[in-house]
Amino acid sequence: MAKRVLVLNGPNLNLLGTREPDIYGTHTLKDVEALCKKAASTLGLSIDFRQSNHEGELVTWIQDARKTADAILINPAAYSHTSLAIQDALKAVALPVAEVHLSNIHQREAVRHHSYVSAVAFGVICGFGVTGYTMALTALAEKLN
Ligand code: CA2
Repeated sequence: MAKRVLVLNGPNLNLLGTREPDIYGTHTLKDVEALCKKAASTLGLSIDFRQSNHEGELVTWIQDARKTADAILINPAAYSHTSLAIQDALKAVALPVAEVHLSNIHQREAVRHHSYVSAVAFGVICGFGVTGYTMALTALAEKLN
């Protein structure tokens, strides 16, 4: 059976492709979903692609993943830099986690240099735009097989 990856996107990523193209590129979140689905089918993965602007909703989805997923790919967006709740939830589910950022967070404001999620992720990819998502799926497929 195909391994299941829950792909989570945090706050404001629904605006992708509408503003700040110099930082986040011109792809929309729908484009990212299509790209992930294409990569997943090549890699023999099934994906559940979601976005939320609410921390608690993301925490609930992470908790539910214990029963419904084999791994998590997450772009926690601004919650990367603030959310112990998301870190705790990811720790609790004990699934392999890949963290992705479209931009190179280390090249940006100091507040973006630290991510609470990185401590519980097996790998972090940043600065490669939407390609980071397919890179992370490739790494997860290798880890799960
Ligand atoms: O580079 C990334 O992927 C980030 O996770 C994106 C977050 C930011 O807070 C992180 O520091 C790095 C912001 C997502 C907001 O995306 C927008 C896209 C287009 C227009 C406005 C916001």
